[in-house]
Amino acid sequence: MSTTRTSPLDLTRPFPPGFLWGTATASYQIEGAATEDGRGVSIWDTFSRRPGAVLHGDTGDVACDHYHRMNQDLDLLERLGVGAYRFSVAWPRVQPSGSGPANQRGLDFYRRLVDGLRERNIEPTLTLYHWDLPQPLEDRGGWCERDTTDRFADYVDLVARSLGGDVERWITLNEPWCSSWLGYGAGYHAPGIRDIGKAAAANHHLLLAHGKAIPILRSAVDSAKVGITLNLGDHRPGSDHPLDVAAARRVDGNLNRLFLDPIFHGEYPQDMLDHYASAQPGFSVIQDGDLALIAQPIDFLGVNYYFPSTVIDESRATEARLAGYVVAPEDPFPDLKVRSLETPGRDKTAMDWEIHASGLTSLLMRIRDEYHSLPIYITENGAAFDDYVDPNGQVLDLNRIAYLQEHISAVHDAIDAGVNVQGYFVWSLLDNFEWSFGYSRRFGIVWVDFPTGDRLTKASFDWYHDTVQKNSVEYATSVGSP
Ligand code: IFM
Repeated sequence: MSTTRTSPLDLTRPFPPGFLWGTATASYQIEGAATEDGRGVSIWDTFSRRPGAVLHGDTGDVACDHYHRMNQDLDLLERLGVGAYRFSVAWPRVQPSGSGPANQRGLDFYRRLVDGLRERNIEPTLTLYHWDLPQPLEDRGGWCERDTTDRFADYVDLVARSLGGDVERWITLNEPWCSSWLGYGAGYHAPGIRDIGKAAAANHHLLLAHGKAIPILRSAVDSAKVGITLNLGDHRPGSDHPLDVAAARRVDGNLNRLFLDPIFHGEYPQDMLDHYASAQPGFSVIQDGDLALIAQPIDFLGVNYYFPSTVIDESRATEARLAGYVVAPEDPFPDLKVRSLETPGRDKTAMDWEIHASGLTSLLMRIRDEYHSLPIYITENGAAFDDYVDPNGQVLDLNRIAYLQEHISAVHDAIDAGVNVQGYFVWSLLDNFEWSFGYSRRFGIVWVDFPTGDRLTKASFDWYHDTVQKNSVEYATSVGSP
């Protein structure tokens, strides 16, 4: 494998041969057809109807209407030239009440999708759970209940037996941190509960569900490559003051180590178990044998990276403000007693997320050094910006191109440093339903006109097509940002 340049003036950075380029979406964010062909109700159908939960009262009822426009979207993927497409299966489409027999019409939809990808030589990368839990399971306690892990295992079996022959790469869960801590802790996501004890229990049950899915996938699919996708970040202290260092460690514990440690070391981090000791039921739901299931070998890790954070202890917020820093007024998790700090001069996306590509390189190197050398796929990376269709009918999203270029270059840095990164998926193929932000945040490399459902490729689509074709990226121009 050679990643070296061919001449001193050549600014391109070739990726290793066979590097997998892809793009990603998720069921609730794009499919629509919420009540068609026997689909059941998910927690997001319910949550999005709660007044004030989602900006402008948006729901995923229609979304990008991908359910009816699948062929058009498959053609876009073919035009893009990617080798892989990451999508998720909607549990309530396949098993409407979360238990019992499969809904064949739901499975047929994913069969058509997988066949359409195969016909176009695009590898399906299937995520089994991207947040759309069947509502009847939530009514029985959702991820706070151990029983949901067995329901998940049954559902995985249905999907694996139906699609297993044509799907090799399986992702059990997408970002279980969001499902547990945003869904049951901060209440920002469905089911909208604010209870730290429940969030911790959900954290464990989601990982247990991942563990239970592994042997099912391996027995149903001969050549299955099984992994999990985590949203991980590079969380740094705002200063070397011991209180800030400890604050960053707590954030790292909650966001990164509560997932990486059990999966790769077979144990939860002790500082986090101590931190949540009084939260009920919290991690008291752990039973003998659970961690062995969670720590079973997997074939790859999916990493979703968007932004870094700088944190200080909340007791130091006033001092930081007086010193001229912009300090967040509150944190979604008051128990962590932290505040995040803006890095002066750093650009942000429309999500208000700081742009810092080298945080991705550091994160990947840390995973290699502290956890494993398994293949890593960047299963999501991308940015929302305030795109618009200009008078010439084009979307010139140059800021997204710059973001992607910097981050892909950061992935290259990690490969140069010996990290085993084997693929990269842009989030997202299409503008879509961005959870509590509704349709107000556009992440796509394809513009979607939501009133009509029309698609229009953005400049970033062409730029990514070019990158995929060349299997290389140019050195980023703004790597010097603070
Ligand atoms: O849109 C989400 C996706 O569903 C999960 N990862 C982060 C993306 C951007 O917020």
